[in-house]
Amino acid sequence: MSRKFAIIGMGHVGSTAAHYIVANGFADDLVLIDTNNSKVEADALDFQDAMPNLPFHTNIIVNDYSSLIDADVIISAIGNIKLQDSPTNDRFLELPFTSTQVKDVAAKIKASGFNGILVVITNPVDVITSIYQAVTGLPKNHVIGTGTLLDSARMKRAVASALNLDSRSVAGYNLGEHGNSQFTAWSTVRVLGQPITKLAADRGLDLAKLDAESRDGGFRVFHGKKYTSYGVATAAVRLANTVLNDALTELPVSNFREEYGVYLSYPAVVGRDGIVEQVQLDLTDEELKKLQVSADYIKTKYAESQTD
Ligand code: PYR
Repeated sequence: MSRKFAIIGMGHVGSTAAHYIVANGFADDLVLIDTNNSKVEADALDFQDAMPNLPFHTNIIVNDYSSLIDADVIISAIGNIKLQDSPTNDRFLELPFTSTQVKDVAAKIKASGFNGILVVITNPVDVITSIYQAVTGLPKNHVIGTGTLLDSARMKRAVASALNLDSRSVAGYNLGEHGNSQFTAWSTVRVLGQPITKLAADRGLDLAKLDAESRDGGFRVFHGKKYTSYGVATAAVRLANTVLNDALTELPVSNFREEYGVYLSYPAVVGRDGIVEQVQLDLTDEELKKLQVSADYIKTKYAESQTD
């Protein structure tokens, strides 16, 4: 069976994801869609120039919404880098632009007859994921935001660096909005076989500082190079492959939680059918309060996006 991915939005993030997919032979067919036709035609040609030196072949299809009908996974990487580089460090600055674009794209995805899994990177990701689900009419568990899969990686990087370890030796989650109301749920974080809370006391780690480092990590990258790309593209492709391979991996992604009435990041088991099981964490009272604050914030912003 042929494996088919699509990327909508071929800026820095979409292009990075596309290269990761092509260079690793993750798909047989890759549909690239962008409003800048000459740019995406050039990307396709550039990929064809890479093909003779790669051990895999990928068919590249350009700007054809009708070919989404049998795609396994679409990755939405639409964004506006001019809006990202703001001193106010707020992903919601992108909402007026991205919500308008996404409503149009979502209607085209629906018209294509697509019935696979939609992975959303586009910011502000929790609200945009809701908009995609509402406009496409896809089942809620088939529309997934990359959410705090990226922030959890940034938390792992910050904790690992403080302990002089590989970041893959750190387990645990950032929860809530992929934005300023997110937080590290320290009760979920374990390193060296121990809860981080115990290790932090033993080794004098400042958890509040590490929490801020993971939350603000994206802005450090934004201000250095005017966009982020590798971290988020890697998270999105990991999520797409988890779906394609029916891997049933527990990931902190933006998924619709009935008890909060919004898309927000909370670990879920991901497989071929999208979100196949929602995890129930034993959070502390303080963490539960923070999650409620984050959910309320996303809900308010989603409601605002519907009146614009
Ligand atoms: C980030 O890198 O944090 C994004 O939101 C893309």
